[in-house]
Amino acid sequence: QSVIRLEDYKPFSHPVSTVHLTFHLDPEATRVRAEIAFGVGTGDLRLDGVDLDLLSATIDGVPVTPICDEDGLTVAAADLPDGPFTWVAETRIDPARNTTLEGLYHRRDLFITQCEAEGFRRITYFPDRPDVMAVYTVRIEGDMPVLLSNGDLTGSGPGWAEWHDPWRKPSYLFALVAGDLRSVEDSFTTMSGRDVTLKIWVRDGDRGRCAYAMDALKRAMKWDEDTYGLEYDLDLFQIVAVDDFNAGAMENKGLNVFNSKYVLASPETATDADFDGVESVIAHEYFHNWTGNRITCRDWFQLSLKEGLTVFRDQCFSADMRSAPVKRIEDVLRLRAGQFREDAGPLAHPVRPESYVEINNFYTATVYEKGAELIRMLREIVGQDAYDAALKLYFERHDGQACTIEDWLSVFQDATGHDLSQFRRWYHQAGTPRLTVEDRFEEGETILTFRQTTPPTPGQPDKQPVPIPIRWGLLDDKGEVANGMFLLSEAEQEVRVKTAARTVPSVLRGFSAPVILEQKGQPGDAGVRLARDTDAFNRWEAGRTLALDVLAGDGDPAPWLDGVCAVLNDQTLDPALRALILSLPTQEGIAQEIALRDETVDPDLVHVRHQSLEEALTSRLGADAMRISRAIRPTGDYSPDGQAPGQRALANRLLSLAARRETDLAREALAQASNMTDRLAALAPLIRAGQAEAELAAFHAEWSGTDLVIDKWFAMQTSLAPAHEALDVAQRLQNHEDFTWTVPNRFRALVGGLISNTAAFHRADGAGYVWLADWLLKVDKRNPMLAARMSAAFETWRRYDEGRQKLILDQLERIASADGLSRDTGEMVGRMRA
Ligand code: HT7
Ligand code: ZN
Repeated sequence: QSVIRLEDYKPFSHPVSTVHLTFHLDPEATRVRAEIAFGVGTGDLRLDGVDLDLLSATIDGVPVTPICDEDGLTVAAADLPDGPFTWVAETRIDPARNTTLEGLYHRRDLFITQCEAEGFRRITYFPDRPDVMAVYTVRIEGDMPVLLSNGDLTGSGPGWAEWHDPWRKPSYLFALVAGDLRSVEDSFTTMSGRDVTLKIWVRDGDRGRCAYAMDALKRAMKWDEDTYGLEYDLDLFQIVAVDDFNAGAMENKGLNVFNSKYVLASPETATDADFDGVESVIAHEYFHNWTGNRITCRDWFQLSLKEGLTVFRDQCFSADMRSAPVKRIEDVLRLRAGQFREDAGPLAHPVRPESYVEINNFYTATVYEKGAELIRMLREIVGQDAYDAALKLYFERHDGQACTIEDWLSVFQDATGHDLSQFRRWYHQAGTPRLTVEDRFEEGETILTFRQTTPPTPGQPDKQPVPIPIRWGLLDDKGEVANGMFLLSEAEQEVRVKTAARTVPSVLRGFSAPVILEQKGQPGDAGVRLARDTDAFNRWEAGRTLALDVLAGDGDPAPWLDGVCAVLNDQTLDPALRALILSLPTQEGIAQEIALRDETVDPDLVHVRHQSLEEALTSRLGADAMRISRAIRPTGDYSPDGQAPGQRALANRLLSLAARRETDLAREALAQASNMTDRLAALAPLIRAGQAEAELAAFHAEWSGTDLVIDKWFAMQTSLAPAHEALDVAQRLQNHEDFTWTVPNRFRALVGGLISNTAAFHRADGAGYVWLADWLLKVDKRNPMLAARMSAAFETWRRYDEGRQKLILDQLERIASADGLSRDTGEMVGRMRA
């Protein structure tokens, strides 16, 4: 497998100014004419191209015969004119047989493109790299009512349309969608008074489920103007929802393509979490217009330049739209579940990787979520005003360019005067730093001693200290006596604060840095923080610490039970926060904690402990659970905004506890449920108890044909079925007539659901591992990106006992030695086995 290295970066040999594309669409034989204006360059002309049939090629009108290979073609320098020249090539492609969902593909009568990261080379020969930017003009010919591409529509007639995008862009932002689609339209007046037409394109019948996405888009456009002074730069912004998509969405210039999961939402079909997902993904893709499109990446090693920053921006947007502390807790849950897990295993890599085999394997939690944490830390370190000044300078200095993370840090340094040389380590060094804090009280001072270390990760045995912004507070029995921000830059440093007596430290408030905190305090400190910390994040964190003492060790459950019950009855607290505090860490979270303590993870024991603590809480609450659940459940029309989702979350958490004892309570709740959030919450205890047969059948009958809801039907069964039955359930469901493994959403629902059912996937006999490996081998032949991403389920193999380790390694070896394994899955499996 050939390795691409950051250190080998060289600018492209020939500049490109304009690209004219003409598509004659046909499912099996689309012809693409590409006319590319190259400027003066040096050396051979090397163009990327994969699975293309080259019909003709000319340079300045003269036929040429390039040397073609599997990855592209070369025209020798000797055959190139000295000055600028025009390359014209005609290629034929087969969108119907393109099952990779990259490039141009044809599914269910729709032509769809996905060009990030390297899909454009499956459409025509081109220098398919983000630092080659050009102005595109596109003509589409095809017998379909809707023919879309980037930018503005410059002409159309029956069977054809022409588009022009005035903004220079890299090939990965090119898009084309064609088929029988319907639109929902609206408009937005920008801060300078320009009217932008907004269109969301969906299949006939789905227009009634676009209102929330449209509203989120307008809120995101306004927020970017108000918060960053960034205005949209075309007269048209379009979104297309498609059912066959490998990722969440794609920020193509002026023509975003979305997985329909992140567009279509109605109270009957989508949960509160789905509505949140729509809001944040719509915002994320829109925000890319500036952070990604106007300023893009020089090469794919710089991916976090656009993704980390854009995730940070969408997190701030969602925090402004709803409860900021609750949003922060949700973001940290996601970071720990995905990124801390990645950092702790064989797939650990820096936010800016130094090499890759297949770039699709680096669209990771580290690049996205840890990347966002780095931006958040920068803001913490320099302060909001300096952050604003740095972003202003970033857009002024680099608009229209393809940049690096060095460029980004230089801007920050120049705008704020902060020396960020040590901060660079956060981008280069993989692994999650461990932060310990010890406190002592001496002669009228509370002294906090902070220490940091980062464990070795693959290829990086020695780690240097990183700058860690630590927000802290000190609590006494009346409340908070002091607070501040400390930047830990060495391996060990102290903070001294004058206090009258010992206080309880509350550190890393708001999770001010992506580190693992070990707090060496006194028994009872976590209980104090849970009861009265002024920082909502650390109240929740204290509850989690107490729960993990029971779940990952053999701590006493009483402090957790006492603390969370007091929180539950605190009417002054946001119900959403109460719901989070009342929730246990997931079994994955418990396993991570056990591994952190250098102990072997027993998934069955984790499951048992999890169940017993749930049971203990159920006993403690008794009749209060249903009493409070009924009292707090919102009545009236469903709204995904305001207090209602938090009230539903708390009501449903309490229902899940109460229904452990009396499943009839769940049946009653199901009968009364008038939205998908409440329906799923009521179904879950029945599925867990193995008593949902009739209810699942009724659900299926009601929603048959509504793909996103049927995805839920599959996912809830494999993820919630009792551990000893879940694999049988999955094997039965994979023969269901609605199970189409070739559709990524459906595959992820069933297979991803089973993987998330930890005790089921990690069955001691290894049947879960064999089952997943069988699936990966099958999917890999069709859709390598999907198989490679799913293979990360095996990344935690070192956590388990020798028996399970061997069973997983056997499957990794079986996959590695399969004939014709893709580069994507080959790289993942190779890294996991190393
Ligand atoms: N920038 C987009 C990444 C993406 C993607 C990457 C690989 C394969 C398919 C893909 N679809 C979208 C999405 C984003 O981060 O906004
Ligand atoms: Zn993104």
